[in-house]
Amino acid sequence: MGDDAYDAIAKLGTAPLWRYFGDLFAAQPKSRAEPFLWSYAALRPYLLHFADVLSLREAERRVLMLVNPGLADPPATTTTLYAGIQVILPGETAQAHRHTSGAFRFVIEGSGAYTTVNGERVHMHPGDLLLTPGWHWHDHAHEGEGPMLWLDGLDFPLVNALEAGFFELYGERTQKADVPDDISSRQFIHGRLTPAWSPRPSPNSPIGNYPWSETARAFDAIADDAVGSDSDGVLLEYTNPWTGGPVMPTIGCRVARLRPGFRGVPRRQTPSTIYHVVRGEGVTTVDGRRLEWGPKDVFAVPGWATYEHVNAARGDDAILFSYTDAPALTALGLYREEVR
Ligand code: GTQ
Repeated sequence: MGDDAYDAIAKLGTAPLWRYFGDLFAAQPKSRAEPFLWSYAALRPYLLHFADVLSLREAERRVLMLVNPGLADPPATTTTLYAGIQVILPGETAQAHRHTSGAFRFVIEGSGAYTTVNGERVHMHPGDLLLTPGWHWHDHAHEGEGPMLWLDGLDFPLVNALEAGFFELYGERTQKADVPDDISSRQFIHGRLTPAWSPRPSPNSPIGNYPWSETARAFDAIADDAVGSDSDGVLLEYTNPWTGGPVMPTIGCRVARLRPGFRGVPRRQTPSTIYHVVRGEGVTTVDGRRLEWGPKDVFAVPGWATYEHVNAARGDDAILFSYTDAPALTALGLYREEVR
């Protein structure tokens, strides 16, 4: 028999576990994703270039995907999550579609655009977080001045790995708005007072827009009094008012204030994280790699990579928006964290 036996068992559709065991059951995860940073200043001219030369009749969405060098094919930003930067010009519409992937937009610059989500027009301002949970119809339109740019976050790497991805076009370019504009945010943003006439608990938050004005109010209200996390600073979670839990079953969204001089205690967690710098400058060291970030940049921290945030500025806060797949890992019993 000898080596022939190995050939024979391969032909029978088997493999010897003993030759694979260490890879299949590694002592700890080693992500294929790399710590990586995308410079907004470097990307912005190309986004505007493609806004010039590519119409939204030619592209379903005009987006530059932020592709992790370790995850080129299929493209993804971390193993489970995706980030892209989308640009839309005044007068344009991006046609209505839906997918089982959960999605959100975090508005970077511009005003006058809105997304219609299941019949509700949701208007965008810089710093707003807009949700389009899985299988919700959504189309975008811009009726303001100047280009509008936002960060798209989706879970499609996870959904496709689970072979649960479905996609559909609406059939008409835009949905009819058949509920009052921005009603979900107006009804639910003050989450301790929820509509009592139609309780519809859902794993998705009913809030279409978590406006920046409310985020700023939350930070202002706690001022300098909050202790905050040793690793993540004054970290606030956007919550589903029905459950108090994350905004979507696969994606959790947070926003952190790092005070001037903040130096985080190194930490790692099984969820991967994508950060967007709302304001400020700093350095995040990820498994020994220094990611130097400034306003509007995006950076990726792979799962189980050790990260350490520093806001070296003497006078200025840094504000970091972030999202993770923590809700999915938690639901599956796979969430772990470690603080040094
Ligand atoms: O705007 O609906 O970056 O469907 C990727 C997929 C944006 C969107 C993306 C999408 C969208």
